[in-house]
Amino acid sequence: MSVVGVDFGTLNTVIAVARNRGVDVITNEVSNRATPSLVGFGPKSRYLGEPAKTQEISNLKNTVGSLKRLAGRTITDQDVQIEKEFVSATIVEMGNTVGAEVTYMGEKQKFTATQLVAMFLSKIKATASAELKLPVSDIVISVPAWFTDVQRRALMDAAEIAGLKLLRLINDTTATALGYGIPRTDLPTAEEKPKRVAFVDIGHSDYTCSIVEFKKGELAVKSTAYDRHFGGRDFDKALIQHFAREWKEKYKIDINTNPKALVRTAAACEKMKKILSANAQAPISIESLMNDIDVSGMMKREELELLVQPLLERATIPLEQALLEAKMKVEDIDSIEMVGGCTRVPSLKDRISKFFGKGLSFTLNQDEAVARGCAFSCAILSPVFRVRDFSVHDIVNYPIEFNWEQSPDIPDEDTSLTVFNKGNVMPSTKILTFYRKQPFDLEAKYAKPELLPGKMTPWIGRFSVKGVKANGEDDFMICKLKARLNLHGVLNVESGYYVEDVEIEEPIPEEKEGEKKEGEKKETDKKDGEKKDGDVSSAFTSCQPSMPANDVLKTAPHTKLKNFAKGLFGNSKRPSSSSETPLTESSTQAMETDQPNGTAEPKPKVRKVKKQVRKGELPLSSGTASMDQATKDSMAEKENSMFMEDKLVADTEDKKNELESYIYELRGKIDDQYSEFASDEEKAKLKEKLEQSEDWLYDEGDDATRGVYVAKMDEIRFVAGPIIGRYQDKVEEERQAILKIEEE
Ligand code: ATP
Ligand code: K
Ligand code: MG
Repeated sequence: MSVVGVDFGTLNTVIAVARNRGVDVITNEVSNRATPSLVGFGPKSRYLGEPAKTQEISNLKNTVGSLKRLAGRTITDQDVQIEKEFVSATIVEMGNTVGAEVTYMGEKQKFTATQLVAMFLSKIKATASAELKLPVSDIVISVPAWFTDVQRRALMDAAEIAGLKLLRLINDTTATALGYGIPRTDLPTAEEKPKRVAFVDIGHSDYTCSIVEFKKGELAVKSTAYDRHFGGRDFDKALIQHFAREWKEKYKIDINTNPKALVRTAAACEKMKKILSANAQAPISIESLMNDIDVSGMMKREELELLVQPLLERATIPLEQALLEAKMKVEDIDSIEMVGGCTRVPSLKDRISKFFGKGLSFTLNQDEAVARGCAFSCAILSPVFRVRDFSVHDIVNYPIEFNWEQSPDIPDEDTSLTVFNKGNVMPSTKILTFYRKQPFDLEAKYAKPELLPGKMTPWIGRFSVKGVKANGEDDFMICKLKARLNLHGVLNVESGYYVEDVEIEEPIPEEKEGEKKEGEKKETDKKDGEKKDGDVSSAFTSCQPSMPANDVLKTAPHTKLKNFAKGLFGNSKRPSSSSETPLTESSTQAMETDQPNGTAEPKPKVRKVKKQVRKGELPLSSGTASMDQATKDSMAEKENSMFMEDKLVADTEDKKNELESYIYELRGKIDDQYSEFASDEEKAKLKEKLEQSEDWLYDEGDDATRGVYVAKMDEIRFVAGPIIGRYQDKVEEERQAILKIEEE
């Protein structure tokens, strides 16, 4: 079994795997450490990742990017309108979500964004599997912290369609923080002041800042703030529009009217932007961009900064907000860790550094930190590795409320309650208590729709509680519902049960216990024991007390490394980490109506208290934004058959190439190495066969099946075989002769 972490970026996707030595980023089929987050469609197969990028310019209409920013969205969303600028394929409405219309296998076809993400994830799965030489299933994928329930469920569905077992959707900066914290040996103890780190991730499309507190074996996200439309692509866009204007005047061409020219300019501008991060000025030149015109230009770094002035002015807003929400000042931050490709831009670094009044840290690999963090998270959750405790406490970014119809029997009952507040710990479970005599429904939604990204629906789910009836004569049934904001950041009502008040006697403790209990009851938030969630991980540090483990991994002598590695990730199984301990009555109540402790009367030594005893289950049915199982299954089947088709097309192409090279090879050798082993007649026959085959290959054989190429190859082998055989016999004879001489 393998342990894989994936940073699913807008532009690039990075895959990291946990092995016994630690976490490594793996390379794809063309040895790149990042794979373009693109899917393309062709007449015979799909192009996923690298091939989609290679084909992009000649296949714009059938190439889709911004995958993660489309998933879970609706066509009327203003964020989708923005995304359209960056996606060359046609975005279409598909039911209650968006998709792309492309020409695939010679036909116009539509795929939902969820399906497109699934296609890309299948490719990521195949890449990881090829590198690990193992089937890949368990995976942790990163998402922006601002993703809502609908977006998260779309990604979860996509992972399932791709045949992956998603152990966790983790927020980008939380993954980064985990990767930062696990190897560290210098974290404060529980009694000491925590280490406070600001993680700043500026990628291709968005900007996130999380403030995280670290203690030994634990991290707690204190706040996360973001700008959803701030990243490298906004710099590119400023450059593109600048040169579009310049070239309109200088060359009388309008690249905005020519998609191909626009995309080529975009690629050149991205390159220019990167050069400007390290140099005072940079050139741009593109041959035959439009109407056979070669274009060129220059730009100074200061000019670029002027072009992106409005963007730069927003550069510290997420930082201010993150501090505000964490209730901290700049002085409270011990270090500022920068990740994401766009944090290489000098003007951004300057502004961020100035804001904090101190230097920035680049401790982590900017391009790989998120993926590494995901792999650590996967190692923690997977039964493959045994890892030592490291708890991850993330936070709720959007408050969630429940609404229900008033019970006819309780006229003054509230009908809504905010159950998860912004800043609450996530994952988190809360028990809701209802007094009812009939089955009832409740609905969950985001309490502040204005906080949501774009035009996202605030609706999360509808839950029907069944099996509710009057208790005894005409008493209320005390219904308890377990609402959980889980590891993925999605909300479910996971179970329901009913309880009865039972009076029992209990000894009275020495102190004023009653008061204390009253205080406790007010707290509606139950922090999950992290062990339950499996947020338990290793510290690399136990084996090497003085250095971050990753450095140790690179430099330790081989033997030492092996021992050390054993300490990191033992290969032994451990009890399943994600299992849940059922909640007991010590869970706090989210509703005010529950008063189990208020009636105890003090007596010497013992007192009577009402305790709630679980009496039975309440069946639930839920409707959420997740795809229904039947649709998911049929999409998974379709994905699998497209994947097999791609594989067949690739295999066929391989066989064709093999045939072509075989022809060339034989043609070269027949008058050379093989010359003395063939009669003139044999030579003539083989040459004729080769010529025939080549003609065939460039004519009707251009588009044959795999089997036909294999058969053609066999036909040539039939003619060439005896000649090659004689040649090989001779080679073997000579080898034996040499061996004999050596023995003597
Ligand atoms: P997101 O996090 O927004 O979903 P992503 O994770 O795919 O996107 P990254 O890989 O972190 O994004 O960053 C890619 C961006 O960083 C691109 O816009 C790229 O041009 C930019 N970038 C990379 N190197 C440099 C550099 N040296 N100077 C300026 N920008 C750079
Ligand atoms: K990335
Ligand atoms: Mg990113």
